[in-house]
Amino acid sequence: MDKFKRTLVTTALPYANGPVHIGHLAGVYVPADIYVRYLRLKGEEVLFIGGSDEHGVPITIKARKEGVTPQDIVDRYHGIIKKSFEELGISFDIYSRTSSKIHHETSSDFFRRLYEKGEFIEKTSEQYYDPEANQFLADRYIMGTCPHCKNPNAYGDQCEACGTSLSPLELIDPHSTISGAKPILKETKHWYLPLDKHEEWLRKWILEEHKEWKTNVYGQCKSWLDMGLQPRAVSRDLDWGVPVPVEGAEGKVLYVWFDAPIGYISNTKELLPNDWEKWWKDKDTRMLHFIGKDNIVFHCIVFPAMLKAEGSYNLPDNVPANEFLNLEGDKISTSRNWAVWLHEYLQEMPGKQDVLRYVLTANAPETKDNDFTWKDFQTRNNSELVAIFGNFVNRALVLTQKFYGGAVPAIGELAEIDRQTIAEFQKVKANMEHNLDIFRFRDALKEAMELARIGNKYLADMEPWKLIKTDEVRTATIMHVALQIAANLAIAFEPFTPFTAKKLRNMLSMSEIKWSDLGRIDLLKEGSHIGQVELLFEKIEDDVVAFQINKLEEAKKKNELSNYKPAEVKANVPFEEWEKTDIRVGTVLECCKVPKADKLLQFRIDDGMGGRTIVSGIAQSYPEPEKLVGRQVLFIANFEPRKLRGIVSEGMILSAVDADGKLVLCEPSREVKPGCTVG
Ligand code: B3M
Ligand code: ZN
Repeated sequence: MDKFKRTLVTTALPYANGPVHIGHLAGVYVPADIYVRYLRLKGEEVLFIGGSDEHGVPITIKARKEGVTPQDIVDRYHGIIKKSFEELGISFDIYSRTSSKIHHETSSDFFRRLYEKGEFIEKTSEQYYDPEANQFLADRYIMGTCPHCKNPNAYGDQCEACGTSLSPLELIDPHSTISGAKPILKETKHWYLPLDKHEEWLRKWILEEHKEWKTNVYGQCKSWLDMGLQPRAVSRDLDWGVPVPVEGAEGKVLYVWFDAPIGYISNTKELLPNDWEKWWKDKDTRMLHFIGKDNIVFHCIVFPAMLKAEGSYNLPDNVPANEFLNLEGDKISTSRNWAVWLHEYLQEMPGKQDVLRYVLTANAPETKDNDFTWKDFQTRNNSELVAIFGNFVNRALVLTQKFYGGAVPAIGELAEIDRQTIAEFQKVKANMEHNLDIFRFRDALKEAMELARIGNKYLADMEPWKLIKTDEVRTATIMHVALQIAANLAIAFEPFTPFTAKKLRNMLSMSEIKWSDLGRIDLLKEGSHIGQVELLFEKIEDDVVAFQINKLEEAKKKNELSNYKPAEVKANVPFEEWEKTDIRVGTVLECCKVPKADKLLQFRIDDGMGGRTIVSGIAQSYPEPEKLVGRQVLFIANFEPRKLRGIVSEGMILSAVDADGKLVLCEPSREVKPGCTVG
């Protein structure tokens, strides 16, 4: 850091085609915010840039589906995303958007400059074109049959059934999702960034000069470089985005991955119209990109190549990308609605921003993919935040109110145990710094928590609530030390749980805090008054967690229903064989559960022939069997009788198996005479 004067921190611009979820937060926004808050506490000059990525094909598809304009879509989600980040305390200096005028100008100028410098190559290729809609088709706008698994609904870029990446040319029977027409191949011209020409300096810059990058980042870059870089198209045939600013490019826009990273520049310009260049061009500014692992190639290879080609910009100093966060053992997915959405969390768990920030940091996917579970969320809240951090602070403050009317007591002579405790907690600062400086936020948080643990243990061992009766002087010293630890916590936790840190600061009447004060034992002056004591955290009960788990299960069910594929049809049966089956209609006379068998119901059926008993395994789908009385059912009348739980079952009742596995009784569409045949 020493050779730099200031730090520019950027975070990946989330696509404004949906809200953000915990995966985005754990991977990018929470760690970036921790880092920025840490630098600010240290008094460093730092700028924190964010914004929405409002271009790209998925946004146009969503708009088309809903019958609105792409602008409507991005207006909606930009609003939701921006507000939810603010509420979570992600402390951007600016959060803007790529549909802004300044961004269109900035990215257009950037392209033109590269164009004029001859940094692109032009190439003509054949691409699918919709002859009815009169437009070229982005890969996602083409559907057809997957050549690998024969799924008839594969997209031009991927088959979601078997997961294979495809090119639209591989699809069998392709059709346009805009008009349904069969696409034709047509020539089109595009501009390409010749990454192959940049390979040599990129190799040196990353593989030799940035060995300190996180191993997951370095490894991915190395494998891209080892495969050899190819020219990449930076324009698309699309009507949503930044128009390509050269003649003969009508109907073409900049590829979303070309304009999006320039969004970092546009947003800096928007915030600091007269001063933005020092953040991008001064050699003593260092730039960090916080991103998820799927964005590594764009931030470590493509964007640096663009910046280098332009010539006047700095390259990133580090790209601390994270791996992915899974949810309850499954990959987070927007389309399957398998996610915890930030805006919903904020609504359903008011005032619990810091709990989420804490859990996502404690469990951050820094070196490998990790799993978020609601049970773990509850445990970390109840046994770490409440039981350690909250409990210690509450004890220290409540006792101060009780013993000293809220005034910080005088410190007397220190005993050996006090010295040991102080020495121990003074180590925390260096340990935290070490981890924060190399983007290891989980370990840094552990250290902060260690401070609370030290405090908790100190009070538990010293038992000032007992000692006050026999030794007031000693008690005062202990309480003084405990209060200093609490004040240290307000500093140590500010980057991680800023709402709680602020609450604690207010309770301790601390006006200003600085990172350099961490470890001091004179943060609170003798005699100064603490304010009203509030709980920092509250226990999360089982029903709160059950509600969230249930919500996820509902989403899963809904998704299974919408993706239902019927089972394979069994081998053909000759008519003579089929004819042997005798299906009849019957009316339910009685129906009850079979004792000690949670799946079975016992029916008494009016079969028009004196009645019969049938046992059927549908109890879980019909929890109130008595309600079935009077309904008509279909049953196989010549099914060989068999004994189930000691009851002779004389037939089999027919039911449909729905996508979620629920059984649904089949009945004639109007009442018929019991005993009627079905065929
Ligand atoms: N919008 C992709 C993503 O959200 C993209 C990031 C742009 S950063 C310049 O994963
Ligand atoms: Zn497939």
